[in-house]
Amino acid sequence: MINIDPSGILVRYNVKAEKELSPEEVAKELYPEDVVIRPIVEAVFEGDEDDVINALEEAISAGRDPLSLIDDALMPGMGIVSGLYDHGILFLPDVIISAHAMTDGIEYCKQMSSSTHEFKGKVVSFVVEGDMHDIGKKIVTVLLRANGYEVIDLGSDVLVSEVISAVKKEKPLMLSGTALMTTTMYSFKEINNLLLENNIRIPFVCGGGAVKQDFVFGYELGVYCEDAADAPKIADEILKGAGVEELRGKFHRH
Ligand code: B12
Repeated sequence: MINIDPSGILVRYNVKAEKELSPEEVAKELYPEDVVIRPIVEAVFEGDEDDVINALEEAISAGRDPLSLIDDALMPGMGIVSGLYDHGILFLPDVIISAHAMTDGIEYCKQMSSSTHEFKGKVVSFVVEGDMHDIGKKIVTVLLRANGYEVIDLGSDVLVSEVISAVKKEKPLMLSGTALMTTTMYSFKEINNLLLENNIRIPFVCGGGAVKQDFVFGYELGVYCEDAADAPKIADEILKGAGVEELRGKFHRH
């Protein structure tokens, strides 16, 4: 995903201190100039599914390749949203709304193309056995998808055995687990041990309200993460070759 950094604009207009610019005005400064791409980026930022599809339709009629629009227009739109979220200018609901609009856009582009889009990699996500709190997992899933990853979302209250079967079948580059209750998070350890027994050594990134760093560091494959926005960053690091220890070093909160 294109990494859009709005820092320069935020500093120039001193947005946080003075509130001189609204998020929409900051975003406007980041929109591309290409008249075909710009309406798509804007529609993703606004989170308007219909506008996204209409703008994509126009771009395709103007001769643009449907699949390249995923990287050239949908991702930059989401990149602006993620950038402003990272800087505390936008909030989670904004991210979710834009991610849904972008996901619809991706589906449309896929339908309009005969070739297949290459995902950056595959992730399996789930909420632990006995736990139905799935809001955080949904955010992690949309952010990973928004950043070009294929996510096999197993849902909530997922049996340990189902997680292991899915990992064996899908061979993901990382496993994303969520637990919101102190009573349910022990499944993480069980999953870790079964992965090792099966000689599977992928990073097992764990988060959710109840989960603490010390707990996750107690099992070999565990990488703790507090913030859903870090999930795609972790996946990107794994693609670059980072293992559990390196990820712990990089994403560990001091
Ligand atoms: C909403 C909610 C519910 C909803 C859940 C709806 C749903 N579909 O999710 C309902 C009403 C159904 C519910 C039910 C229950 N709940 Co409840 N619930 C909450 C509440 C208020 C908010 C949780 C939430 O969604 N937070 C927002 C999300 C976004 O946060 P999050 O999941 O932690 O995710 C963030 C990060 O952790 C991170 N993240 C998450 N996963 C991952 C993974 C990776 C890889 C990464 C990188 C990041 C990451 O990303 C997110 C954003 O950055 C909390 C209280 C609270 N303030 O936290 C209680 C709470 C979690 N619930 C609690 C309890 C006890 C229950 C019930 C048992 C109540 C009952 N007696 O029936 C049931 C349990 C049912 C079950 N079996 O699961 C307790 C748990 C206590 C504990 N520590 O064990 C809490 C803490 C309330 C309390 N203070 O007592 N609950």
